[in-house]
Amino acid sequence: MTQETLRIAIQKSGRLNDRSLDLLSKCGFNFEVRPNQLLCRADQYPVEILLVRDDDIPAYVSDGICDIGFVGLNVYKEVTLENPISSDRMKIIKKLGFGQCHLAIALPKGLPYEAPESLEGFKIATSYPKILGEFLANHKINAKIVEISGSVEVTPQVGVADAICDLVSTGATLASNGLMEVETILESEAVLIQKTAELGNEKATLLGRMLDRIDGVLKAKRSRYIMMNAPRESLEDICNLIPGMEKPTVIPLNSDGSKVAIHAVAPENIFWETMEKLKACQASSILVVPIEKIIE
Ligand code: PRT
Ligand code: ZN
Repeated sequence: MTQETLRIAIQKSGRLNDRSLDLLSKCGFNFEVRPNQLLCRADQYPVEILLVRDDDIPAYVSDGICDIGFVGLNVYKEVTLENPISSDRMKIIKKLGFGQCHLAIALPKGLPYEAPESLEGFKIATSYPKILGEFLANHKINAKIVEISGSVEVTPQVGVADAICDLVSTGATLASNGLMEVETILESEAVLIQKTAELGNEKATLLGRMLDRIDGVLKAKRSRYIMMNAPRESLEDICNLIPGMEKPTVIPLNSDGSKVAIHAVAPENIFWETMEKLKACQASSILVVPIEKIIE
């Protein structure tokens, strides 16, 4: 019997390509992609990636060509609003913790804005006409949507539109084009989508393993391993300083056990302020290190 191969759609090139491959690699799925290669099989697993434009990923998954896909929530939402039938054929199964951005409406600096009603009668340029259309309809605003596929931020300067609706991450593009953000209409990040059609046992088992590994990588990314020496009498104060710190390992450092080494996983990054407070509790030799993988 031939082995079933789990096929994943990921962006061929662009902002999500490296991060998608990196996450798969951290999960143990490594791909040696040659230039211009569109389909590539993993080293050790029956898993392959199809490298395509991000806008096409939802269709590859909803049509069943790929089993799962890594795509921005913004793209997924736009496609499913445009083609509601496709939303029955695929679903979001996990947020992937990268590609964070938000879809925002921005106006030329100096234009008055108080509320969405200020947009009445405006021409707004965007690559996301369905998401913007839904926002305008929810607020009962009559505005003209000008659909543009790229460089949306220059449209007010050249007279194509009065305002724009585009993705923002640092805000530098808006600032350098004399625009100010006035409304966020969608918070986005990369998500893992899956076709709703049956996967079959082998693929389902493989996907289950992949999802557990992704959880392990995402949890590890947030967590830190912390080590320090301290008087045993400070142990309770130290544990209170790091909320959620899981059962620390406490190792006596001297014969009467009054001084101990404390090792623990902290669920979040440890900031300098916390390190300083630990020091004030007489902790010393405090080490905070990143964690690569966690399995529970
Ligand atoms: O060729 P293909 O169609 O596959 O790629 P693309 O050019 O359509 O997409 P790409 O690679 O630019 O983005 C892929 C995905 O990355 C998007 O769908 C989002 O989910 C996510 N993402 C995260 C972003 C940004 N951040 C982002 N800042 N996508 C685009 N931008 C653009 C934005 O459109 C604007 O032009 O970056 C500019 C703003 O950035 P800041 O940092 O100046 O605010
Ligand atoms: Zn695209």
